[in-house]
Amino acid sequence: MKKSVFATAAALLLAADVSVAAAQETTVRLISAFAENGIYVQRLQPWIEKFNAEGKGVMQINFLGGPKNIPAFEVGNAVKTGVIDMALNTGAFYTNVMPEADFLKLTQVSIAEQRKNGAFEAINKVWNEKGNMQYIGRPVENQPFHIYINKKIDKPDLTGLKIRITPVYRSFFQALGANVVTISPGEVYTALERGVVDGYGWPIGGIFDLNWQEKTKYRIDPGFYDAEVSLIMNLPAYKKLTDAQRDYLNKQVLALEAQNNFWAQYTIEETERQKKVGIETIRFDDATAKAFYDRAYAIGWETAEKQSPEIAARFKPLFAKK
Ligand code: 173
Repeated sequence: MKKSVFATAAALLLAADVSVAAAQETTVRLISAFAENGIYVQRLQPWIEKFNAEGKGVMQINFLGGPKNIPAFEVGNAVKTGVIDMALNTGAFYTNVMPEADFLKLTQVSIAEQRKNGAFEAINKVWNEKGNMQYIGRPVENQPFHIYINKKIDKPDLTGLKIRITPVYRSFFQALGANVVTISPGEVYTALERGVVDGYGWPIGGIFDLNWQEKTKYRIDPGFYDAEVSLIMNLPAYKKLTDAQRDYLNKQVLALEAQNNFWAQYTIEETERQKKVGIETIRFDDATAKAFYDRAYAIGWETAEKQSPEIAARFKPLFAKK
């Protein structure tokens, strides 16, 4: 039987109560909305180890695991309500908390630049006010999304095709004529196996972690947007940290982001790996490819402006390419 979210939540709260920490040490409970064996968590694990080794007496992270604990699309709400303190998550998975969460896929400048140009603060104002969350940092960058598909197409037209989505892809794929169905990552393999969908959206990296390469014939290039995977924290839990704890957290998160150059190389490796297992690339001519890419952003911003005009207007200049 499926354990209810509430039973899980109650168990997590209990677990927190028994861990009586030393006066100046605090332990935050972290959940990932992405699977534990996937690249995002693989990269986070050594960071958590280092965080805990260097943070003795200050701050510790208790990693409780992936979406088996709390379903991927519920993790945002669990952070908002304080059921958990911190999560590795993507905005597309918590549009049920605030539609603006999905806007972060539209950033075209690095997280380092976002910290400099005011985007990071602007994001935090919204995350604080609408999500009861602190936006902590972004350890994944340079991971464009792609359409993976099992039927060959020769132009950007998905008419008659059923494509697995999250909110990331909805308006763009619909504009391309697709029938779309929202499916959490953990259920995509079965959907592909049963032929429930003809394809799916996912970043350039990570399909092997989910075994989707077994059920994938083509990848459409170019990619578009940038997969946003970030650390978020319950706002009251964040505010409860002492100055020393907050400084320590910030220092470690900046060190994590400083390793983001990993992702460009990972893109090259994953692209090569897809080719090696026989996933063919569908490429459009240059003009069509450019129109496809530009349309993704045009539709992404149009949707954002419809959902939340004032916030979209605040974000847009800060997210735009320099
Ligand atoms: O496709 C998805 O599940 C999705 O929205 C996403 C977002 C960020 C990283 C990986 C996947």
